[in-house]
Amino acid sequence: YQAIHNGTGNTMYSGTVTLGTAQSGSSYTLTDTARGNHKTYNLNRGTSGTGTLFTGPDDVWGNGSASNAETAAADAHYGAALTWDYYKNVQGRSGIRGDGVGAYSRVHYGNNYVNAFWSDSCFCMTYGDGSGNANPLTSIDVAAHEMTHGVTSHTAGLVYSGESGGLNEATSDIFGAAVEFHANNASDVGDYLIGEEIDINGDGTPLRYMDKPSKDGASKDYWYAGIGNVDVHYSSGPANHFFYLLSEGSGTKTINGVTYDSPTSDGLPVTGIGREKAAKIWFRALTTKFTSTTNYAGARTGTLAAAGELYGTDSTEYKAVQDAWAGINVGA
Ligand code: ASN
Ligand code: ZN
Ligand code: CA
Repeated sequence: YQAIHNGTGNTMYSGTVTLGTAQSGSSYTLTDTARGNHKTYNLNRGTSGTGTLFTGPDDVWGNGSASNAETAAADAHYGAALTWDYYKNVQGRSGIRGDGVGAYSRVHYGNNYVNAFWSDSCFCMTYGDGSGNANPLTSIDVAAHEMTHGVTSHTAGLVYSGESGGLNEATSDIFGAAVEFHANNASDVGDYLIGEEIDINGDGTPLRYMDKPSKDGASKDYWYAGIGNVDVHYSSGPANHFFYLLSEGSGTKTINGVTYDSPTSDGLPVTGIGREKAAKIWFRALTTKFTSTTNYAGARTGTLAAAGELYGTDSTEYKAVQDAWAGINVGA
């Protein structure tokens, strides 16, 4: 038995937060007993194995600086908790497999490693420390993105290549944004940008933009025949764009200080239904309609079926799903 504790995390990106920890003897560990015993481990620049479970004497983790080894751990542990809470409280799913069992996180993977990833084989998330080991890839949206790869793997199982691969990537960006908005953290406010906290380009720009994906210089804004031949992180663009249009509508809009300008392929306007309803539709489609080979046309059919079940086929929500797909060049 390990007693439940609430530790304090001094994170890199999310300010001072509460972390689920456990007491064992006179020390504490990053073990979230309220969330499937999700644990966070230190790889200490190694690239294999589990590493060592973060353990400390005072239940205070990190100091807000990347040079303190506990700081990235605090961010990763917090991101996992927010993602767990989002799926449980908003989508009614208990853990990645829906069985109440937590995964685990590994931080400080490799040296200057500029990526993060989910692995089905370890049922775990792994985070590099970024360029110069100065920008760990542990922001809320990245954590939720990686954890969502686990959810996708255990639900639709979208194959990670071709159009299904783009939809797999988009699903991770969609819930990355949804978790970040739902968290309502004052230091890392919700947006339709992915990776805006981790300075992956070295100039402060985000990794991806959902309102107009081509702003990253590589992602596609609209579906076209042959989009399945581009990298899944770029063929995700139209589905991310669909989610933005369905949530917020086309045109210009400022949310939490960020101004978006979302175009449509047909020039027709889309009226948004709000991100909560849009995310419910995508989650229902992911878990009850999509299969491993679902493509863009199938995603349209699946989300329309989900919207019909949730809101009715005569609803404004159903109509908005039709309009948002038309807006990214996926038609009937
Ligand atoms: N961070 C990347 C992703 O989640 C890792 C990868 O390319 N699989 O998509
Ligand atoms: Zn991904
Ligand atoms: Ca973000």
